[in-house]
Amino acid sequence: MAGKKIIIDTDMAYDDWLAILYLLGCEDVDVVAITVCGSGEARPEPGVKNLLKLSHAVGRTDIPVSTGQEQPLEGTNTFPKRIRDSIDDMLGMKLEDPDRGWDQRGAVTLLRDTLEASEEKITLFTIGPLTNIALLLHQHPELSAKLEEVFCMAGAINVPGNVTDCFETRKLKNKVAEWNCYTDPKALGEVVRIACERGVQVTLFPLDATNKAPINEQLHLQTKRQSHFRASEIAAEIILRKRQILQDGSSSWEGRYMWDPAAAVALIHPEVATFETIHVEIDTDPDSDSAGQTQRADSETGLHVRFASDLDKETFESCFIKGIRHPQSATSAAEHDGT
Ligand SMILES: [Ca+2]
Repeated sequence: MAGKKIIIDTDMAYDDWLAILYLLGCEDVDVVAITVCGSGEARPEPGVKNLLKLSHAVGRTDIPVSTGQEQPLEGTNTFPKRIRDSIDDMLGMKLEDPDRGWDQRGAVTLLRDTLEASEEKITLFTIGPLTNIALLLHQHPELSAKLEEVFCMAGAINVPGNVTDCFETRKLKNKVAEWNCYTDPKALGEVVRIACERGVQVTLFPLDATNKAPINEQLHLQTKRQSHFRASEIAAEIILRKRQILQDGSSSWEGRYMWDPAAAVALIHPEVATFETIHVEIDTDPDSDSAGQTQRADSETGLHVRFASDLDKETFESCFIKGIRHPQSATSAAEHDGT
């Protein structure tokens, strides 16, 4: 398969599933490995089992997958148990069990071996905490030379964080961090530092941009309308189930965003977002009240990164909807209706 080579590192939450469905269907993308970050929403083993089911459902059993450790590099900042249980259970979705297992080398070794074996540079696309990637770059900083870019759904630059959006975490003082950064702030800091030192471009796709991509009825209807494509059928079910399983029993998508799909679409179609280059400072202390904060810094103290400051909602949604019409997951009906 030709195209941009990428590795996805994911914490296998519902928006990760949507982002993965999208990327697995992109014609000009070659996903060479997917690793699960076990310190995020999904726990390591359920996360990788769900990944196997998801990739099997859209006919992509060719991609090696593995899973990493549950502990962040430092600290004990974790997602609430209720959220992790529900994500591990795939929001109650029943997908067929695949007839393959995950790569027993573990996430960090799979990342290392994939990069070492590649003749071309690879983009690391991360949509979870950075634990696996920090371990990789600590152990093998020389592999930075194999990286085209590190593109992370992470951060909140000019907007508030989202850690206190769950009712279990409402009383936390941290109003500034985004979840992926809060969960393993040390890992985020290390990845950005090592990548910058080695001249690898780091792109943060923060809440500044993803706040423009709320889940909405239109997305549900559009995915459902094209559910003769398996990827779209699954996406419609994910979006619907997310509305049904709510902490407060209400039925709405309020506060729910296409965080990782927005980052995935912008990785492939950068024109959907506005990017700026800044110096950023990261609070890497997991016990601080601003753990995981990513704030603009002066050039003396900060690390040089690109970040997405805005997103064009309509163009993003249109790219996403088009992207989850996987040719390989089409039913015979879809093949005949010209979509
Ligand atoms: Ca994620």
